[in-house]
Amino acid sequence: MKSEILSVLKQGGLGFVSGQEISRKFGITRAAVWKYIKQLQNEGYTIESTPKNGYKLISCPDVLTYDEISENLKTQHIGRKIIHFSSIGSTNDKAKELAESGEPEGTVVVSEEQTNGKGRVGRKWISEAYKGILMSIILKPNIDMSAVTLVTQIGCASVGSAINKLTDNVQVKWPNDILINGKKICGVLTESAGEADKTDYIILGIGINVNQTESELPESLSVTSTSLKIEMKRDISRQILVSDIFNEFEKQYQKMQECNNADETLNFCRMHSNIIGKNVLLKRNDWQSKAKAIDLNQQGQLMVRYNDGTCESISSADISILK
Ligand code: BT5
Repeated sequence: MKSEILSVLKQGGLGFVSGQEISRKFGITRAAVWKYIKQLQNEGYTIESTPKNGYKLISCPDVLTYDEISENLKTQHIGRKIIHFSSIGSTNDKAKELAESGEPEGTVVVSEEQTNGKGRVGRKWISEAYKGILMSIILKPNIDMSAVTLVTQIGCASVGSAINKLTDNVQVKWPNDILINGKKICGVLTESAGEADKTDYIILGIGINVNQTESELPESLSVTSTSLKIEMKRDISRQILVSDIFNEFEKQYQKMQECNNADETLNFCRMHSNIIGKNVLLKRNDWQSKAKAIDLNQQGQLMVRYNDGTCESISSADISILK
């Protein structure tokens, strides 16, 4: 009911909507309308209220709730249910817990802050509260586990395409980073469970630096990371960016699932790759090797040629570009 009342106030634009009109529309008492208005005010909505004119929405909080994201959302499933937290350890951990207890595909866990944000192999993802996007999409695809690498690429391509609408110089650093002007703006963390021939669930975690200023990014990352605000010198709507990512993601994910076609994803990742055609150093645990990055294959793996001439397609590695 609260969401419905908010939506009536939003449709009212800059005008007042009378309490009587709202109570009649939803068949609730005026006292009940007042209770919901109070709840909205407690959530950060500024609503002017006068006994004579009713209620007028003055401003909305900068939060990533469904009510604030849905206006621009064109999806059927992805992001149609958002579980929103002000603060949480890790959205990936919460999404995993929910996926295991039956939460369906498409639900997204979003938090304004993470106290234990995770990167790959035990690394950390750090973000100032209310400045970035920290979210995890629950997926339950009807595919085998080998497609997890491709799902990570769909995550990168959908974030990359949404950011590409705002600014140039977007690059995808296989397997899981988005860069602007050579600096990291987004990291994707895909975690999955299942058996070789059947995926139980995939959690696609996405962290994006949006409205952080230079001083709000960790000092230790100041040389390697950036935010959209730093690059574009203005505040960016986190709500529109999130809905654009969901719109892009669902389109590409459906093509992969229903038509076995990942061309759009792979072409975006190839076209914007900062490593294809370059000599790179690959590292994984205590193994490392020099190679040339050749291309992405249809599974989203990176095809590399080692210095001894042998070729391999790999699913993960830490990569640095060699001069
Ligand atoms: C990643 O790992 O880049 C994946 C990051 C995924 C974060 C999201 S947030 C929502 C969801 N819930 C989670 O708990 N995680 C996901 P990796 O490639 O291992 O890179 C990690 C490295 O990126 C760190 O060791 C730092 O060097 C760097 N880093 C950490 N925070 C950063 C930031 N805010 N901006 C840029 N770089 C950062």
